[in-house]
Amino acid sequence: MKNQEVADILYEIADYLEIKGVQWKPRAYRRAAGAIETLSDPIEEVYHQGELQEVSGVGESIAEKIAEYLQRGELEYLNNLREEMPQGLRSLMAVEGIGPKMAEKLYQELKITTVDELEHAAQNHKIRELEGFGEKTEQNILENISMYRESHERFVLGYMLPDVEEIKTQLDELDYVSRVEIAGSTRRRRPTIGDADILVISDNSSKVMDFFTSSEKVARVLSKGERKSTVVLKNNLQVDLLVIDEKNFGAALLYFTGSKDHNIALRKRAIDHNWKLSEYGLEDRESEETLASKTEDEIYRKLELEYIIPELRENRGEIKAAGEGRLPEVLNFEHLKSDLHVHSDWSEGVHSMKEMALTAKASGLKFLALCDHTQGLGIASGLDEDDFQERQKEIDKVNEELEEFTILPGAEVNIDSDGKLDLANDALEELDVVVAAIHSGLSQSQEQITERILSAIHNEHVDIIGHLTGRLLNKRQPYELGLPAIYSAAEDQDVCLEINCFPTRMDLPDSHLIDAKDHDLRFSIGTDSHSTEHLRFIELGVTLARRGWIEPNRVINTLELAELKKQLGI
Ligand code: DGT
Ligand code: CA
Ligand code: CA
Repeated sequence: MKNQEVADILYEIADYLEIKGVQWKPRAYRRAAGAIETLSDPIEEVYHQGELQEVSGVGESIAEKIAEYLQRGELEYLNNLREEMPQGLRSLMAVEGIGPKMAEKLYQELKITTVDELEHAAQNHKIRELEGFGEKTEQNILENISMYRESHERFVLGYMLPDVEEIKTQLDELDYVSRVEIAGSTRRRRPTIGDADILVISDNSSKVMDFFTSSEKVARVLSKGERKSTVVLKNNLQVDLLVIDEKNFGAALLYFTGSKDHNIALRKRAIDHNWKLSEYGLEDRESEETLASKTEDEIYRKLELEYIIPELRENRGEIKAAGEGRLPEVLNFEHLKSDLHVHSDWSEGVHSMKEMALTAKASGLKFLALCDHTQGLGIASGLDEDDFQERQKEIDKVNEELEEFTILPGAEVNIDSDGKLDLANDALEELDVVVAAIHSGLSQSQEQITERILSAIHNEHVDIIGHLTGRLLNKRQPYELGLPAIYSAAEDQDVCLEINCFPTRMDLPDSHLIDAKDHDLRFSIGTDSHSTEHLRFIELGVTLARRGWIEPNRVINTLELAELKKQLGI
């Protein structure tokens, strides 16, 4: 699948056009790139079927460029842009807060073209001397550079999963492979992954290695051995593949799933029994007899533990809980009836509400909360009060047409810098699901941002606080917030906190979910989908809830319509 590769070249074009000051086009390229990045079908297939222009955001001109790239492996238009631009300017823009204008200025005035040069200039206080830049900007640049450095070693899980799962499927189909499991942080569904780890059982290890290292997804082979190989995929993700003996597959799977801290704690528990736990099995230290090795379940059982799902294996109390039979009840996708945060083409989304509904229905859900953006955000195409009334007519009509599926009218309203919502109360009153979230005024103090959220919680029409911490993986840290006050207020007002599972958000983070667990809070899972392709991210919401120890009875998506309405005060 070349989706990420194609998306990357479109993003690159967008950046160059933006530096050149071209209007509109950068946005069109980014929109197309975003759609391709999250497409579940391989873009090559879409191209061969002559359906490139069916992909949302892909018009004639972009389709031609994709076709040229897929045919020739390069694109003349992009090559020309690359020649025009100083190398490196683009990597500057990967630092949060550095937009094209700033990049251009840094280049013109200080001849800065790399992140290293930028850091050097900031440390030597050269940035604050530029017109329009100050001491604060300089400080921010330094902070954002360290964020950039950290993040460029990790990948967003939701964007990597399709490739890793496709490799698994291809291996599964080989007749000399009897079992394939994804291990590591990918199996634990950590929102970002350093690399992917795959384990297989095979009676022909060298053939497996030949197959794996010559996959069309592979850009470079870092090492190729009899039992282990490491490659870098075209999307830059590194993947380790290990061949394991069937008799100790469970022990190896346990070991390579990690986390490292979970493994260490398990090993301690083994030592207390005078046993030894390794990637080969659990054995008695004296007799060297193997006590368990074939399945993970056996090993946990022998250690007098309940089976611990991968999402919980972070050494955050799960071993103690498993020993006492107190592990949280596991949330499954089958528990969910709804996705409670999606957009349609009424605002920023690319598909109609009916298309969104039909895709959600096909996945097994029964209702969707249509939370289009309001106007106050300043983003194009937000809805005002009249628009919401117009939209309601379409909702009524589509609900008539759909069988056994319901679209709930909702909105994602902005909490402005003073804590006010950007839609009048009488309009909010008409909506079933009101998600309130912060999208602007992010540089305020912790107290100010906390106050804004508290005032939204106290608005009687607000049902859910969306993406509370505002983090953007690899881009923006969570804001500092007065969390205890927010949790208490949400509990008192019966306002839910969102588990936003758009891949780059994954907000609330799992550590926050764990902290919130002792409050009597309800959570709402929302994909924040802007296209039908995004709806599959609901699985990430399930795994995020699991990582946060959230049980099904705390998640309002498990409710049937009548109970959900009660929860929402309808
Ligand atoms: P990542 O790749 O940074 O997102 O995180 P992981 O957890 O996938 O880590 P990785 O790929 O380095 O190793 C895979 C698993 O192998 C890890 O979760 C636990 C196990 N492992 C690796 N190195 C060690 C080690 O030094 N000690 C122990 N106990 N386990 C290790
Ligand atoms: Ca890994
Ligand atoms: Ca690894």
